[in-house]
Amino acid sequence: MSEEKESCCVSRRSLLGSGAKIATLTGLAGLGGGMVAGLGGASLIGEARAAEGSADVAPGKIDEYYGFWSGGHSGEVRIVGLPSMRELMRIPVFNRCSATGWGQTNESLKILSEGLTPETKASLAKRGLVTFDQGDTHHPRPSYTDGTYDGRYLFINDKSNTRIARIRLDIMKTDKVIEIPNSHSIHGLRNQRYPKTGYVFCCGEHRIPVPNTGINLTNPKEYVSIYTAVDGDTMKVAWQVMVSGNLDNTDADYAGKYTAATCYNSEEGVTVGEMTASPEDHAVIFNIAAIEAAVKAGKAQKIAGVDVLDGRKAAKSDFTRYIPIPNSPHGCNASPDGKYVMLNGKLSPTVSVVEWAKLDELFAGKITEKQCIVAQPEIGLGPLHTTFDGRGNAYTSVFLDSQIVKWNIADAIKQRSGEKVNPIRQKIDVHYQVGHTNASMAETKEADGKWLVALCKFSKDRFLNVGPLKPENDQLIDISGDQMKLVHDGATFAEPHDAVIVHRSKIKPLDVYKRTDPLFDDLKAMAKADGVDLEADNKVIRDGNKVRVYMTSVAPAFGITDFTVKAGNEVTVVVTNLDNMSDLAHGFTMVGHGVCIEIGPQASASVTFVADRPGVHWYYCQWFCHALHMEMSGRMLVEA
Ligand code: K7E
Ligand code: CUA
Repeated sequence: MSEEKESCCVSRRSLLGSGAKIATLTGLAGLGGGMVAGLGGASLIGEARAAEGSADVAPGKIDEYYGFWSGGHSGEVRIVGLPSMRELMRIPVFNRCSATGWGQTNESLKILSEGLTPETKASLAKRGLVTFDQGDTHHPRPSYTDGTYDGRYLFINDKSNTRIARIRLDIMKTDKVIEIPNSHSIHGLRNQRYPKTGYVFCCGEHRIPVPNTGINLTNPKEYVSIYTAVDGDTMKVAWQVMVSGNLDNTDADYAGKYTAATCYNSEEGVTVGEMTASPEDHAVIFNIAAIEAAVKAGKAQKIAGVDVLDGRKAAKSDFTRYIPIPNSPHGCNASPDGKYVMLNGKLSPTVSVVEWAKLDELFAGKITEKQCIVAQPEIGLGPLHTTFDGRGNAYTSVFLDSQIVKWNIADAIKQRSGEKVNPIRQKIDVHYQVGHTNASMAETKEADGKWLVALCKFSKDRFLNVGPLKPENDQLIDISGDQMKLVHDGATFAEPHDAVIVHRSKIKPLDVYKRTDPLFDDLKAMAKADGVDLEADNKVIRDGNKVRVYMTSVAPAFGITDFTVKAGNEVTVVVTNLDNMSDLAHGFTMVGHGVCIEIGPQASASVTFVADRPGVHWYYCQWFCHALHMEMSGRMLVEA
């Protein structure tokens, strides 16, 4: 069967030859959808890719873009090279990572626990835990300066435990995690673009009583959802605003004045029927300067130590406005020309285009909310998210139709004002049920319109059958020409809601750690108190029931090849990797103790465990580092 398919491909290749014909066929195959056409399409797409070579990155060649992929409910972030769509790295964030010891090293546990609320810490402590070991990530977003990426940070939400995390892009590691108080399930996340990030805006999706301490349990009318601005530099909550409806997605303008957030469930119900009863929901507009002024003027209440303003509909605040949008809007996407924000209909086939410049007049009371909507093109069934090419076109993912729809913004505005123009440029089938879509640099003023990814929720027949749980299908589309071309299928694991594509010139990661990195400050202080020089000494410090083992590592040996403890001792092993060379990571694994950590070149890392099993326990380096890597080991001797 598979041989037959192979030869079929070969004959097609020799038959067609020219790239143009193949591209046409690829488009046709895409139109079919469904199982049979889906299979046919897959092999043709492979041909197109080989023929055009545009998405191919040859061995040894380097991709032009970093893709930062949400890892969905795996709780991590993945780095994907574009256009090759090769997965380059995983960054553990909210998850426990077996390979790197994230969630096990003392350093990561501190990051994962220190930003939790006192209530959460107490609740976890009752279960013998210091943090959660899972998360549900949706929206990875890099930090900005003046409307484009500045390469400092990447922020991401955890919907499941109401947290956000910050990743340092110089080392591609998580450096801060905080829980957002008063809020419930952070979904939408976007960064301030101008003058810089600045604020990280977070949508608390589900409505709860505030404070959520057992009051108003059965009175949903008293529940609220909360919009939070976090200071991205300090990772402290700056302010919060209570809003009406369930906050979904958000985005910021390019002027530092406004943000918008889509809301479903303006009905404020608690069942699907109640939540979708009304044909109209809304987008909330937040006036940043007015919010800051209200906080300054003392108009906020302090709840859990945070300034919380009432921006609900009934409060008629001077810092929020409610723009009516049809039927449960979902995606919220600012265009790279700095002029518009697209509010995607979900249950309505339309995208509502709001012009940022109109909001000054709206807040001044000169125009109505509806007058801020300058276009409302019909896109297809289930528009979820919109991205841009920087040439005046928008690309909207349409979930029910399984398509990406390219449309022209200027024409959509003309159509709204009565001109007979069709803003739709092209519809391309994707496989299948697409959620987010994003194009290269599309969320910056430097949108370059080269590549677009369509993150499809279902892959069905597109890949080898791997059992009842199928991968998602992240498809790559070439948008550089007049017509979109599907060029690659990429299987991914549960479940990248969203991804951003960043030109490689924006990010400058290090090859080796700097010993001056504040990451190592705690270990340096601990070592100093023990009279140990982290970078030179190999010493065992005994402190009552506690034993601290400081060792260096230089391929292929640990600085300590055996140490002795008493059964029941609490052992802290600190390893400092003295190798000063790109790609020379070591590891420390203690057999039979569930311990396995990464120590990057020039890094220090530590892990604490109880040695309660008398006997000989080998530790070894699990990161292949040298021809004598297997020999890089030592013994922990545990006395009865
Ligand atoms: Cu549309 Cu969480 Cu951005 Cu999923 S979200 S698709
Ligand atoms: Cu060090 Cu392997």
